[in-house]
Amino acid sequence: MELQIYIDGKWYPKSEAKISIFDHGLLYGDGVFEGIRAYEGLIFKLDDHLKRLWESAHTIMLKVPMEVKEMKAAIIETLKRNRLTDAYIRVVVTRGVGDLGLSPWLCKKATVFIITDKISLYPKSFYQKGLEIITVPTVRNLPEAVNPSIKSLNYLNNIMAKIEAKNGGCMEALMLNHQGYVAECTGDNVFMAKRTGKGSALKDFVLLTPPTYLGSLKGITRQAILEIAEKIKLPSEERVITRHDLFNADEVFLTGTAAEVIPVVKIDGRGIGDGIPGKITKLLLKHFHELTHKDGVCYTL
Ligand code: PXG
Repeated sequence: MELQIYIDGKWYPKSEAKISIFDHGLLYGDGVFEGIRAYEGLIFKLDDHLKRLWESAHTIMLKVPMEVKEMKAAIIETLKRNRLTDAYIRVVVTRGVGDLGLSPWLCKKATVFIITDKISLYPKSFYQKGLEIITVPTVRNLPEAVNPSIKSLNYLNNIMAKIEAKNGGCMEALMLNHQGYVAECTGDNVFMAKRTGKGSALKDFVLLTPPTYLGSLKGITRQAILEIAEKIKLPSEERVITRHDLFNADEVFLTGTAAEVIPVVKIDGRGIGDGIPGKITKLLLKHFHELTHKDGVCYTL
């Protein structure tokens, strides 16, 4: 059976799921989105994702043309129609169809579509061996220009960075903000762990991630990792981070809905820690896995 896609209250087979070329989401990247995951019939952090979607929409003065509970029902119905228990869920709200011209008021009503599909997981080797990343010349959008906290359909900033990483022979890019501080990667937040004490217990380390006001998305995986750290008594802090700090960290990893927790073992040619995925990264990934299979909005097919 063909994949069923939700568009504005109806479901269409993938080959017939189409939106207008006059949709401002396409013409101007005017819209917002979320990438969510379901694990064995549990939708992970659905409320947090929808809250972020509504907040992104509010900031760009886009009215989501439905209630949160209707959106939840539409997501679950789309999962059911596709008989998916483990899924990637993409929710998109665009400014809608309008005449040519930037003005959002040319669009009468927002377009909503929901794609649910099988997740294409990162290769296992990334988790076993770790990633090599590279700092790219394109700096992260200035919060005073397009705030990276808005999960908008304008991803050119990140796409440029992705291209530059590939040109430099890496899969992922480290993006700095305009002041040269570490911001995030193209679709993931960045963390580092540094030993502070003499021992090797969790209390002898600190987990650091840049504050989001420096220019990153308020990642939901990022938040979950900070909460796990608190629970397992691993000291953690939001702190300004430089490339020098990352180069000299004991461990570095990335977090995101798709990647979950992925170790980084080399940055700009410098090996990180022992050059292999570290124990804190592995421990946090284990706890994160447990959380994704325990917590969430439950549905049955
Ligand atoms: N930074 C950026 C720029 C992102 O786009 C994250 C960090 C991680 O946030 P979450 O909330 O996922 O922990 C993201 C997330 C996709 C896709 O299909 C993109 C994301 C998430 C899921 C799917 O491109 N970006």
